[in-house]
Amino acid sequence: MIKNPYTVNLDPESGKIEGAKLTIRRLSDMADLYLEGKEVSLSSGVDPIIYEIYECSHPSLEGDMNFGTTVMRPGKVGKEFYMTKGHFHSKLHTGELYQGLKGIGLLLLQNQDKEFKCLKLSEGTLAYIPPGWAHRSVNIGEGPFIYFFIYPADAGHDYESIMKMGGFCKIVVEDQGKIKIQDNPRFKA
Ligand code: M6P
Ligand code: ZN
Repeated sequence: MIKNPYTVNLDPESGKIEGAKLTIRRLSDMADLYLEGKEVSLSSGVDPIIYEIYECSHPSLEGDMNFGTTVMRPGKVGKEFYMTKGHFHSKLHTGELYQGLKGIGLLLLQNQDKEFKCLKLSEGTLAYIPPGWAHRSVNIGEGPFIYFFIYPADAGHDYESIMKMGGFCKIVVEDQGKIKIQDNPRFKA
């Protein structure tokens, strides 16, 4: 139970936070989120790291905050750019703040009325995720996409609701050398 104020060091170049809990997400952890994920993960024979999460999480008590960084590699699965799983907060009416640290990404947002927004996130951008909006980040750059996040410690992560909808209503792909935001053919409106 953390009760005392503390500091940790964040390396802005690598996004690493010393002493933080590290979660590594590989393609095998989320292949079915990508349209061609299963084929790619079975045929390529490698299981690439998609992103790492360095998180300082605290007991899920009201008023406590979790914070950290996501460090996402550049790359695509088929034509889709690397992305996070995407989630609502289990405690729906909790928000989140992102700060771009390095690289360039898109923040996909979708609420329960199926409204969709897409925000660009890069170094120095602050993105506010209001309560009730599911969020997924996508690396559309040539290098790592790194951002800081902070959210209420009791928010929780609801991945299931996203899976049940077949993902977000849009996917981010490279098509003929251009970054395109297209309708997700698997989305269940
Ligand atoms: C952000 C935060 C974290 C989240 C991470 C990865 O950094 O929202 O809470 O875990 O993105 O996103 P996901 O959990 O959807 O894979
Ligand atoms: Zn969140």
